[in-house]
Parts: sequence; C-alpha cells; structure tokens
Amino acid sequence: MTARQPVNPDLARLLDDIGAMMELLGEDSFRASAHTRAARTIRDLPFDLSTLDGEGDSLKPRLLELENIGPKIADKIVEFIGTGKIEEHDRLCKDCPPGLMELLRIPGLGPKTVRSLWQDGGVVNRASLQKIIDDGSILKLPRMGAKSVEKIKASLAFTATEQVRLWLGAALPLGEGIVKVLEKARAAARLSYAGSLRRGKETIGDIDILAAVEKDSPARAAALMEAFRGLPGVSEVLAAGETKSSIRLKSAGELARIGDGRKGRDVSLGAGIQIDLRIVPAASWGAALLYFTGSKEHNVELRERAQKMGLTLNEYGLFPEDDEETPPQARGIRPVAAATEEEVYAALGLAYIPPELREARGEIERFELAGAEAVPAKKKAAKKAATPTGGPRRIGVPGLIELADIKAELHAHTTASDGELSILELAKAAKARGFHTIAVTDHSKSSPIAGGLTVERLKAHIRAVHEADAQIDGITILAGSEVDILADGHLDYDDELLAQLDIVVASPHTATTQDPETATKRLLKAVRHPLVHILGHPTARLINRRPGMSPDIGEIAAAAKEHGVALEINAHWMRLDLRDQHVRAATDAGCLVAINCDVHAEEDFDNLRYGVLTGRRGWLTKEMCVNAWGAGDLRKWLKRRGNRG
Ligand code: DGT
Ligand code: CA
Ligand code: CA
Ligand code: ZN
Repeated sequence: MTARQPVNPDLARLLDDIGAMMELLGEDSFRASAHTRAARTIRDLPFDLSTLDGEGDSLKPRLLELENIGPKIADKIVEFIGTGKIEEHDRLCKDCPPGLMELLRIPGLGPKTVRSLWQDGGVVNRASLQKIIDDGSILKLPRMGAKSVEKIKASLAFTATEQVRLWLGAALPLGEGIVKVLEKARAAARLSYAGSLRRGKETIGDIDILAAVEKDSPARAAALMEAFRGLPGVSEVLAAGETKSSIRLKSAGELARIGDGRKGRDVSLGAGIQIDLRIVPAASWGAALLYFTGSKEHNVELRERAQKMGLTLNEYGLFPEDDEETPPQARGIRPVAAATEEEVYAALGLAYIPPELREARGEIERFELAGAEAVPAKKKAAKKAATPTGGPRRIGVPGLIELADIKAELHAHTTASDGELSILELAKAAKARGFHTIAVTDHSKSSPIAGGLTVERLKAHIRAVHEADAQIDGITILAGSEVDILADGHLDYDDELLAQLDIVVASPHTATTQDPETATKRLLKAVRHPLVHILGHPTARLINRRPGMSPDIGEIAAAAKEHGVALEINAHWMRLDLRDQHVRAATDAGCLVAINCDVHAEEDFDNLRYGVLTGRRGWLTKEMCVNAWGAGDLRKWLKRRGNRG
C-alpha cells in the first residue's frame, strides 16, 4: 500500500469549518454541531485516520465505529482521504464570505453573532466590522449593547497581533507568580488559577485567575483589582471592572521567577499573554472555580447531568430547577451546593474529578457514585445523591500518578554528550530530589551534533558510570544509552553493545516528517527489539515548532504491552511527547509508561511536573509508571531480557 500523509489535523479543520459555515448560513444547527463534534473526535484520536486499512466503501465501517461519526460524515471522511477535498466544503465556501470565517476565530464571536453582524449589519470581514464599531452603527443591531461591543473591540485588538498558544512550562510559573503576588494584597478569601492552566493542558490560550472575596467588602475587591493591574510586567489594561479585569504582559520574567523561583529565564516567554481576573462571592467559590476551570465540554456534560436530576448548574451554584426566567441566584434561591467543588460534584452524584481529567473524555461516567442513577428528578435529588447509601462504587482513577510518586529519572545526558553535568553531579542532583535511581543515557553515534558516543567512547563511558556508582551511596546510577532509532527502525548500536547496558532508551531524532505508516513501522521495530526498555519521545514533536510524526499510537501501545516496553512522556514542556491523548491510548492498552525529564542541566529536573500533569491527563496510574516503582521492581524489569540490568 502506498504511504499516505497524515489527515487528522486538516480534516478536523475542514469539518469544523463546515459546521461553522452551516451555522452562518442558518442551516440546520443540529447537522452543524454534528460536524463540530466529529471534528473534535478526530482531533483527539490517538492514531491518524490515514493509517486505517481500506479505501472507499471498505473504509467506512471502520469510521462508523468511532464516536460521533455517523454515515454522512463517514462519507465525507472517505471523500477527504481519497481526494483531499470535501465537496460540501467547497459548496459552502461559495456562499460564505471568507472574511467571516476569520471573524469566527476571534474569541467571543460565535456563529450566531457573526451571522447577525453579516445579515443585519453587512459585515463581511474584520475591516467592515471595525468600521461599524467606529461609526457606532453596530449599536443599532439586534442584541448589541455597549458592553458586548466593548468585548468585541477588545477581542479585535487582541487578535490583531497573531498569538500562538503559550507553552505550559511558560504559563504555569506565571500563574503561580500571579497568585503569590495577589495573596500579598490580603484581600481575597480564596485565590486560584483556573482554565486550561489548572487542567494542565500542553498549551494555554490565556491565563484565568479566580478570587473569592467575602460578601459586602467592595473595598477588598477594589484593592485586589488594583494589585492585579499593578502586577510586574503589565503593558496594558484591556478591561477594568469591579468583578473582572484583563491585562496583558509585556514581560513575564519577574512574575515567572516569583512563581517558581528560577532565575535567569528567558523574559520573552509569556510576553503578550492575556490574563483575566474574576472576583466571585466566597459563598459560590466552588461553583465558580468549577465553571472557570472548564473545560467547556466538561461543563456542558455536568449541566446536562444536573438537568436530568432536576437541577440547574451555573457559576453561582447548583440550584433546584424551576420555570422562572430570572436566574435563581438573582431571586435569592439557596443553592443545593456552591461553596466547594467537592460539594457540587457530590450533589451531582460524583466523586471529586481532578482538573486534569475534565475534558469530556469519559471522566463523568468513571467518577459516578453508587446510587446516582436511581435519584428521582426532584428538588431533594441532590441531597440524596450526596450521601449515597452503598458508598462509592467507582472512585475514579485510583492511584492516579502524582509528582511525589516519581522516584527515578531514566533519561539523562552528561558532559560525555550534550549535557552540562558530570556523572557524579547528575547523580547528586537526582539524589537530592529523593530518587533511588538515575540512568545515564547519552546520545548514540549517529547524533554527532549532540556529541553522540562512538562505540569505543560508549564502552569507556559504561566503565566510568559503574565507577561513579561505586563512589556514591544512596542512589543507583545505571549505565544506559539514548540510542537513535534510525529512519528504517534499526538501532544505532549493535546488539552486542546494547546488551552491555543496564538500560536502553530508543528515540527517533531524524526523519521526523515520515508519513504515519512508515513512522509506525519504524517505531514498532524499536518496540519489538529485545534489548529496548523505553521508547523515548515517540513522535519527536516540538510544540509550536514542529508537528513530529503521527504514528498509530494504539498499535505501538499494544506492541509495547506485549513486549514489556514503556512509552515515554518526555517532561520537557516543549515536547510533552507522548501527549495527553497518546498517554490515554497507552493506559487504555495497558502498557507501561515512563515519565522522564531528559535531563541536560540540573534545572531540567524541574520539568517533571509538566510530565506528571500530562500523565494525569492521560489517566496514568502510579502502578503503570516505571519511574514510580521501588528500586527492586525497577531492577527486575530492566533485567528481564538480555541486558546486563
Ligand atoms: P484556553 O484559554 O484557550 O487555553 O482554554 P480555557 O479552557 O482556559 O478557556 P477560556 O479561557 O476561554 O475559558 C476559561 C474557562 O471558562 C473554560 O475552560 C470554561 C469556562 N467558559 C468560558 N466560556 C464558556 C462558555 O461559553 N460556556 C461554558 N460552559 N464555559 C465557559
Ligand atoms: Ca484560559
Ligand atoms: Ca479566559
Ligand atoms: Zn532525545
């Protein structure tokens, strides 16, 4: 079969566009949202659709097995894989001014609003939107108040400069720094970052900060807002209200340093990012934190669940459902639950769902408490569900991996290749972090730029590692290699040499633009190699830099399970490869996972938390993470084959 290019990203974008254009044209909104859902499914798939067997009609049954893919959409996917186009997309494009699609990508502008701007205001692109804002005629359009126009204006200005999403490793120290500085104002009863940052997503669009202030203390709210607008590095105040402000940073270095205490960082990381602060009453803290943590899709599923229980959920609380127009909080209705997230989940018959799991990927079903389904759709429903008689039937993901579980680093470089630390310095740094094992895995001979070791140098290096190991107590130093997986799947050293190592991490570094099928074959070959323990950064992607390969992770995970190989989550925030959905595919397949910092310098150990967050987003448990095992279990696993171990 001929190799095909990866299709998921382009296909998902096309389906999204179809959904959006249908909405713009006022076509059936159910059909429109079916396309949007299908796009989401495809974007989240752990494998590329181009790797499925079959063409045309023989491909269709496989597509229909996927969630959110019905017969009509399956036809369009078959069409796209076959021809690279979707005819319906072309048809819709003829009827939709292209500038409208660009408007849709502006945050805060949904299809309904854009349709009205177009139909009632003659807007066809950014320029014509800007014009009716400037001459004020936008205010005459239906549903356009001064407030919503302000929002659109701010969004337009924001998107005028092309923004890429910020790396998690740049955003998390910022979020922490902001919370620390605002805590000093002593005005908030509760403070947290929320949004995608709290969910530990690999990239962050904007940073959402939430604060609770006790009722009737407007002075405190004002003080908090002032502290927020005065944060170090602020370049612009985009909005300044009593309960919500938005700022933009010109430099993020100082805040990030306050956040994680690391000096000498690149100050351009995070410059330009928008930060929102919302202040909510302390009594509705839990409901607000839940709402503003998202994801939007998780919130939608929660609200649907509430509705089925005769309840209504918003950012002020969980309330009994009634037929009134005015929202319950405005009528002084007491919420069933609101103060903490735990209470709200419990009242919905759910155990507490960790933020990293809130992506509408089956977590709600998984965290259901016993008796929740039996609850009658009455006002008292939530109370009953909150104290289930049978105790929890499922408790989510027991043993979900945590930072403190990690006791070994199994991928690290020394001065022998491109690292900054000597073997002993590396071992001391690992020991200081409470690890029982550190693996020295310098680059192999095909990576001369990275100082890859020739066969002779590796042999000497193995001896040096064993000598260092004899010199230091309280930690085991393993002699290993990060051996290149060559483009055809062969490894960069022969088996005789690999067998002398305690641990073998096999990683792809070159030919990362291979088509999915070739990449899958290449990686499978490495996984099936009897001397390999860990498949390092399997796709070789670099976030915001290069997409890397799109192998069939499901197939690789199945082979990894069969051969007892661990797939690596590379904790560096620019890699996070495996990514969250790939980790989920691995955990679903039941294969082992490693979380490694790929240490080149001491501070790289600090990246561990990004790897752990990614592991949690993939439902990884400590039992399946080799870095969380005791020294004995780890040794046993390493020795299981021909390796020295
Ligand atoms: P980002 O900023 O693109 O990385 O992603 P998020 O998830 O932080 O999204 P953002 O900043 O637009 O909104 C923060 C949270 O607020 C989001 O996760 C859920 C909630 N939220 C925002 N807009 C809506 C909405 O229209 N409906 C619902 N249900 N929730 C929303
Ligand atoms: Ca956000
Ligand atoms: Ca936001
Ligand atoms: Zn590498």
